[in-house]
Amino acid sequence: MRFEWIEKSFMSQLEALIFDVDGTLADTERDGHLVAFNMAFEEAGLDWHWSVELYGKLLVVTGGKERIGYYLSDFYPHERGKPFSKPESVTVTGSVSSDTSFDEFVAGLHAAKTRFYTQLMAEGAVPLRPGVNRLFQEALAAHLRLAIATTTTPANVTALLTHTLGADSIDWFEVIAAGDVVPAKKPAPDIYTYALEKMHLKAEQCLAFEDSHNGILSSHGADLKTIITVNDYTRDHDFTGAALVLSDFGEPDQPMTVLSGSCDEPYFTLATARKIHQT
Ligand code: XBP
Ligand code: MG
Repeated sequence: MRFEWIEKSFMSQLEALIFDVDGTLADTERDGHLVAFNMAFEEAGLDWHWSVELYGKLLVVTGGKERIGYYLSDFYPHERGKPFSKPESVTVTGSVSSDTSFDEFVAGLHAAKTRFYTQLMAEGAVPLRPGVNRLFQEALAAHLRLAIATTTTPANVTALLTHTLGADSIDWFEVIAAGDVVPAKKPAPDIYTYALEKMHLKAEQCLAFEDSHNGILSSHGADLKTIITVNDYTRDHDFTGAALVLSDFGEPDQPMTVLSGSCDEPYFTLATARKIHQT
């Protein structure tokens, strides 16, 4: 009986915060990924150009390679009147030659996109969103464990963290679960389940931070209580079941807006996180 009680109270402690990256830590979709996709298309000699609006539709599918496939299957034929077939003249610098298969072609295009994306991060193209670093610092000071669960390529996470917080920041995260490490990307729960397994933690010991419908489907699929910060692409998404939906984490001089759920504080702190975890 006593053992059960001890186990229960231990289980209810908040041990870790698990963060999505794209759209949650920074507005990387519009200002990073989209720009890099278009640069890769141009370098490959393709006459594709994704607008900010079209990219919003393409975000329904997570993962860059998968997103290119979705564009070609669901958008390209309508734009052009016939399906895409890779022209012989198209090559992607340093990665594929003209006789490669379609999958290799997409992989090469995507590798070029990652190269452009990491360059953009190195140029400081995308800052962190309000309150992100403040929350990291609070969590680190309190010896809370941090992890990342994202669909994007690991090199992109490293580039964003390094160029916004410094190279040492990579070590703040016990697990960086990213990209193809799991076969099924968000909205599947696999990337969160993977992070939990690596940390030897149960869902009830953690909180997840997301920005999108696919993201919350994934975190909820892994039974994680989830806090949302929206952005221009995700403001109207369905966040049913979210513990809290916020404009952003806010700062002392830049209060957040609470869009759904209950929170009296002007900006999101670790104390807020602990309260939410207990409710
Ligand atoms: C992020 C994504 C990623 C990026 C592209 O979703 O969908 O695919 O847009 O990254 P989430 P790659 O924020 O839910 O993790 O091109 O490296 O795949
Ligand atoms: Mg996201």
